Amino acid sequence: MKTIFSEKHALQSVEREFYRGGWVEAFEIPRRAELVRAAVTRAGLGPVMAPEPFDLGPVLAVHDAAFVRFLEGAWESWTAEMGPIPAYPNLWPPRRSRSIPTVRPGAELGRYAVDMSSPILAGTWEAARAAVDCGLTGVALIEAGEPAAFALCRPPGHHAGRDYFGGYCFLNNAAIAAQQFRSLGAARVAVLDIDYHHGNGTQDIFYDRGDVLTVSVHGDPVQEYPYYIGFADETGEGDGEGTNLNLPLPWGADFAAYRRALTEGLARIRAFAPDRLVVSLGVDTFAGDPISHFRLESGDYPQIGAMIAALGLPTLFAMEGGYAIEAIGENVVHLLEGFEA
Ligand code: Q9C
Ligand code: ZN
Repeated sequence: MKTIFSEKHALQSVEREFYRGGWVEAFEIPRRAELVRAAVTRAGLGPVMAPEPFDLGPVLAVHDAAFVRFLEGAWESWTAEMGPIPAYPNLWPPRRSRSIPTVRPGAELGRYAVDMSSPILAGTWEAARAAVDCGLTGVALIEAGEPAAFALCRPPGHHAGRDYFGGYCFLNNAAIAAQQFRSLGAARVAVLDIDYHHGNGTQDIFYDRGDVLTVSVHGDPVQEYPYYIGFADETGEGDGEGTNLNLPLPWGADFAAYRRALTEGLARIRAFAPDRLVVSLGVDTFAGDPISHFRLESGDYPQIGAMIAALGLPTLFAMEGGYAIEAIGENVVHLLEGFEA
């Protein structure tokens, strides 16, 4: 299958991140994407191509307009007041506060950010837009007849909601791609999120919609990021009642437990009978992941790919997390090879 990759991902780059009360070597680094690209090439998975540029229409089809305007102008307004330093939030709106715009970039940052993991830098907007374009180019390839495509998105996207960003994510690449499939004529689309972390942003975006099924297998939010969302009893609301499935697993879950949950998720997707599938592909389920707590081995990933392939759906893979630098390329390629086998 084709891989869509933009060099612009490197515009989002920090040396350190705030973790457990201090500044540590960053986990979400440009090298992640470079290693995946190298592994794709080494394995001969298929050509690697640059994305086509898209306008903001598909972004605005899932994200709040004021949020998008904020992200686009955040670096400029922040640096006007603060100088050219990374924009980190250090306060958040209390519950029951109103949404009255302020003239202060720090206050607006806290309005839209949910954590400190996603600083806004000079190139953040451009990098996030390029990641979206990777997904949308993958959608276009599939609509042109490709059975599958791999959008090597970085920064990742699944923690970005309608009007918030965080968890290393700014714009929700997978959700934007899923909506694009809808806009181009698919009646029903499923999003399967196999990143270790719950796809809270994707759930948020489609929670009240019956035309997009969201399924996520992830670390139980009672003990894992994003903590406040991703529980099994969140099933959707309104027209979307019954079209959100969360399959949380405890720390230490091995492949046997994982496979049972994934089997249940895939059965739900099959029953939904979607026209297109988007897979939020994180490999932070790997035993060696430095911030995660599942116990999958590299040899398990081909089977996950094969299980997804058995759905027989045109499938867009969108890269999300995975922080075990030494194994990220191999794990991603194993999964995609298992899908194609
Ligand atoms: N206790 C993705 O995998 N918090 N995002 C890190 C861990 C942020 C992960 C601290 C984790 C976000 C796309
Ligand atoms: Zn993750």
